[in-house]
Amino acid sequence: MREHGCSEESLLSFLSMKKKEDRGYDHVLSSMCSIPHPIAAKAHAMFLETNLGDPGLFRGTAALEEMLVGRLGALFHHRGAGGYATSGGTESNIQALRIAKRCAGVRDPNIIVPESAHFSFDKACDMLSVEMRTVACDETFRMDSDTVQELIDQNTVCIVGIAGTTEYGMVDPIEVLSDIAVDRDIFLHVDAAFGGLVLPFLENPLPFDFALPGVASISVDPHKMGLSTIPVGCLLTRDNATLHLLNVDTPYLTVKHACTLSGTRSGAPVASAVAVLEYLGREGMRAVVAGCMKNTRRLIEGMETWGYPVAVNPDVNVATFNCPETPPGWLVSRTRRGHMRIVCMPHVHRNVIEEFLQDISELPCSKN
Ligand code: 0PR
Repeated sequence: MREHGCSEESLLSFLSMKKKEDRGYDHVLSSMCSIPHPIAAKAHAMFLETNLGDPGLFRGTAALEEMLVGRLGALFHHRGAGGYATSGGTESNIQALRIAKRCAGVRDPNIIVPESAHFSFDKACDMLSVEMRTVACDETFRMDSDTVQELIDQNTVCIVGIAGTTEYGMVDPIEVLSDIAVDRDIFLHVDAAFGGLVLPFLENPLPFDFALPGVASISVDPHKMGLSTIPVGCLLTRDNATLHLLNVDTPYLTVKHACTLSGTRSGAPVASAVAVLEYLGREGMRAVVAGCMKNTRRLIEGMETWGYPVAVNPDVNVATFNCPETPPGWLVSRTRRGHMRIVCMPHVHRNVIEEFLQDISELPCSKN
């Protein structure tokens, strides 16, 4: 660290130089995050110093967190849902597994996840010493529920279903998983980190939420399709009592118990998440999602014209293709099976799709 501080001018010029080294979002087709909505940035700036780790000091901010949980609970057909604002899907998934493990109280716990599960479950299982049993997906890249039945034993503490898989944008058969969960009395966690703010706004939404009686908890990330600032996710549980299984005593804070994984937590992204939901409302969110889905369909149609078939028809705005080459200048990702993967986030406007398709058409192996 330098002995004498530098001038604001030279500091800001240094920072903007570093910022220029970042990739702007304009040719990024691989990200599940996007440019925050302007209202999110404004709300974020208002709450910079807030700490939800000691909520009694920041009652207004804590009320916003409750509002976020309330709004998302209602969106997921359960007004009485418990929950709190996490740092994102990873923390929500870890916490859900902690709850499931605690509820079951067995000696050698295992969980059942689809092979399409996000790598946060590897982290969670490692931390919690839980065995991960992986279920293969069917030809539509959805979890095969017959295998789920086969893998369950008396030490199974949780079944995980994904509503909007990271790689292929698919929704697992959550309705069937819910029946299994009720039948076998097992905790069902739905990872809707991505799809949670897409599916409710589709014309024909696939079932994935608390309307299904077996669903015990849900992860959903405002910092993905919720257009908030980073980082904010939300873990929702069917009731507060389940969430409070994670409580520890916090004797010297303004509240005497905490169920969160992190201690100090900024209220700024939480305020931004609430701001976007309030500002856009269901109508505005439907418009955002409709735009992304329309662009996804246009991308699929365009890619097929140039001879690159879609790997699977996605349930949400993630499209994957049999296309071994990537046009220069674009950032796409590759799935574990090698498919080209494009996430049609709100920053991926129609003109971006058209520009990308133009560059695709110029690849040597494109059909003319
Ligand atoms: N669950 C699902 C279904 C996810 O897709 C993700 C993240 C998580 C959980 C974990 O969420 P957090 O990363 O918020 O803890 N999916 C993206 C991924 O890993 C995250 C991402 C976002 C990656 C932007 C790259 C990027 O540029 O692919």
